[in-house]
Amino acid sequence: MKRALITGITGQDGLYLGELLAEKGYEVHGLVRSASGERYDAVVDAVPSATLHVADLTDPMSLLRSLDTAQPDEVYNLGGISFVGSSWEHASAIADVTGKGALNLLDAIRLHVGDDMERIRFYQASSSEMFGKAQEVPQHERTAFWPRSPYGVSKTFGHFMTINYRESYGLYASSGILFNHESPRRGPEFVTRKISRAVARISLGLEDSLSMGNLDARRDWGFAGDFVRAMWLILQQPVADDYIIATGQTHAVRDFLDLAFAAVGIDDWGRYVHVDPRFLRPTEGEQLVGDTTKAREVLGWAPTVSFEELVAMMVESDLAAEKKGL
Ligand code: NAP
Ligand code: G4F
Repeated sequence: MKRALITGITGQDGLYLGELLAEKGYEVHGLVRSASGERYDAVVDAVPSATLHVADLTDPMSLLRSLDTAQPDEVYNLGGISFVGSSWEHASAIADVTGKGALNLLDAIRLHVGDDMERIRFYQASSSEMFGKAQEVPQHERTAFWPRSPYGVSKTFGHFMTINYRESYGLYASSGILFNHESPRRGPEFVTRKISRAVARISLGLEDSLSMGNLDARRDWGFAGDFVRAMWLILQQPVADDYIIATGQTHAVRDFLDLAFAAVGIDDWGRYVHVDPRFLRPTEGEQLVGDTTKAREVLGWAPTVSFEELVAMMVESDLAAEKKGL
């Protein structure tokens, strides 16, 4: 039985990946920052067989202790502060957790495996935010990075550390450069879930307005369940490498609004939605869209959920949750 250790198991991707690996027969271990609370309970519900270890990416000893206890064959580093929008307000904290946290984990792995570098396969959750001011459209694995947010800069550090540990020490260290992926488990601060939740509440008469940022921003949005399958495939390859994971299509925030409101029978959403400068960002990623040729050819990976299906899935889920609460 293979053993996997997931940092960030309480997050959107951690939950889907934990479920996937448990289904595949893995012994799943996860890092949690606290051994109680709603997010802890969500892991227990989704992956009841998982063993959870209290640790923090900013605390190297807690990482080493977890590795020594779990003895994983595969480590998936999904932990980190992941919200771009607030990363300007806590740039230093995001550098510590999302950037240096990856290095702490790589170092803990080195200490844990000693001379036997082949004992562990490492996956780093890299991000399309590293492309920021995109130097090419679409972006592929060799496109130069130009991160436009403290989050993007921190992810770029973690990404290059992953490559550096692969090249310097022969560690099997791979990365997935993932474009936006969403689901009913998405945090409520991210634009897709913010919209699906508000649309559900507006349709039930629980709210009457939605404050938004840049409605013309475009993203390459896919379904998180598809994207965690790619993470697993990446670590099953004979040689460590980096892969773009995306849908290859972009939509504007207003397209998401169109479909989400239409799903509850509202066509003229303009009377509910207001642009609030608080949600505008100092700089934005531009023309972010992934070229997935390598993932398709090498991993045999392709997304299965369309943009339309994703929006419908999220609105339906939020409607059901809001109705339950009534
Ligand atoms: P998420 O839902 O925000 O989950 C983040 C996870 O990181 C949570 O489990 C959180 O735990 C954990 N975490 C936060 N601070 C930590 C710390 N100091 N030490 C250890 N763990 C910590 O993010 P996600 O959407 O699942 O994304 C997973 C990873 O992929 C993240 O690294 C994200 O930056 C990256 N990524 C995401 C996307 C996307 O579109 N979703 C795209 C590209 C890359 P708590 O529950 O304790 O807060
Ligand atoms: O949903 P978002 O906050 O996601 P963002 O910034 O693209 O980051 C997500 O995807 C990255 C992958 O590239 C991950 F690495 C990262 O961890 C995270 O998962 O915003 C999407 C777009 C942005 O252009 C933003 O300006 O939506 C725009 N937007 C417009 N109004 C808004 C809003 N975003 C949020 N969160 N809230 C708004 O009201």
